[in-house]
Amino acid sequence: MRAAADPGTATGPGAGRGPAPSGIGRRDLLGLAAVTPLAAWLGLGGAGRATAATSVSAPAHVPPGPVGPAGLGTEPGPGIVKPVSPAFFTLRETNAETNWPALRGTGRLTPVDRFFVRNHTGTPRIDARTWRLTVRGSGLRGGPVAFGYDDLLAMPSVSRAAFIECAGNGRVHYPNQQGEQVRGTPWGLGGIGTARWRGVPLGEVLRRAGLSRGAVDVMPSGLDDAYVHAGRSLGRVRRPMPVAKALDDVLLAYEMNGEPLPCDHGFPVRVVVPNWVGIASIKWVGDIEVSAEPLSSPWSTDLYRLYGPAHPEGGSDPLTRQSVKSAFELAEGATLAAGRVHRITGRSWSGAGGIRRVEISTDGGAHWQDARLHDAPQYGVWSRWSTHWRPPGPGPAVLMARATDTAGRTQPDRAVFNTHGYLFDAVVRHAVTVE
Ligand SMILES: Nc1nc2c(c(=O)[nH]1)N[C@H]1C(S)=C(S)[C@@H](COP(=O)(O)O)O[C@H]1N2
Ligand SMILES: [Mo]
Repeated sequence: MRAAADPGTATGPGAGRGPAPSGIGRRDLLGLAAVTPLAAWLGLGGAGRATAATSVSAPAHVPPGPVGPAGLGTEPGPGIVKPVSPAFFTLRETNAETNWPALRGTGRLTPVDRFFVRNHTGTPRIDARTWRLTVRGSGLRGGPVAFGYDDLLAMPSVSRAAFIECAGNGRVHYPNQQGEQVRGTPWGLGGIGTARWRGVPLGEVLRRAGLSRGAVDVMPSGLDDAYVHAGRSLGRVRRPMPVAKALDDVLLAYEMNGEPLPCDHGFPVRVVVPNWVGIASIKWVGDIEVSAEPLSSPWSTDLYRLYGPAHPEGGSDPLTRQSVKSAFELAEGATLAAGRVHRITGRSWSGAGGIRRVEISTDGGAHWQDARLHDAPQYGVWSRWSTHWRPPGPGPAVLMARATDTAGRTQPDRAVFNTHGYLFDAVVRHAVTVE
């Protein structure tokens, strides 16, 4: 194995400010910026695992979460390092779903303290000083190449906003709204967050590692524990993507909203695959296989495909882009005062384009009117919107929001059933009570 990759000429201080190496497109050049100093990021403790019972002292770079007396739900959830206050999150096994009311008043980017966490096992504590990213496989011209944390920091970086959304986001609405039983974590609509990510284009790392013309698939793996499902180990979380996608807009991100990546979101480095199902964005990446033959993993075969009567025998192709969705920044079953004007807010997003229109119904779908959009359509990023509503009188009411993206996709009345409950996209009926 070759030693750590020669990062070429971009090794000195300030190398990130130098001219971009060939192969970085104009769009990427717009995002080129100085890399952030590294010193403050190091000094993490050695390997260890966060558990529900032990108190984990967060490394200094983790933004402080809500602080409260012990025992009031501010302790880390199962395998999650950051505080998961019940005001911000609903815990679902190893995962923390964001509560939509907690997003009201936040900007287009989701603060880390309320960004959802989806962990197959638990957040590993990784020491950036000893961390290595190994790139290997038959799709390279030579043998394996290793990159250290500071090798990546010294490379030209790009920054972009992108949402990460679990493929199962909204799953609970298959049974609740459509009467269909599906398998998997019963996420409401809080399995999504939007952040600004900074990192190195995956394509740049692959080129430096000696990507060959014959490469077809690229598979990053996480350093978290192997995932055991129904008594069977599926190995480490990993999922292939076509080399064309890897060379397009995928990042190896080391920064989230201007801070070093928090432990729970993949420290020291994660993959960010904009617009695709969240499983593509492998956290705690330690290994990338580049292959001249197609690759597969349980996350591209049994899981993350559509199965069911409306889908091909043997399942759809592996899932890629996310569906169109909308959510109100309002608790399910919220109570609103009658006869007063309420400002109702929410967000819509799509994996196929920016959001160009959002329609709202406050009477269960009988009448619709356009919401006011607060953000310009931006591919890969959600848009905020608002409307005003004066509930006529006491009683139950159903709020609905229906988004249309710049690719022309509009949320349907009903999502197409699939056994795993992925890619829910129907307009959600949000029940409230007027008093
Ligand atoms: N190594 C690793 N990467 C992972 C996962 C995981 O459990 N292990 N979960 C995936 C899934 S299913 C989702 S939806 C996103 C969630 O990212 P977040 O926890 O930063 O919100 O990470 C993905 N990357
Ligand atoms: Mo996910």
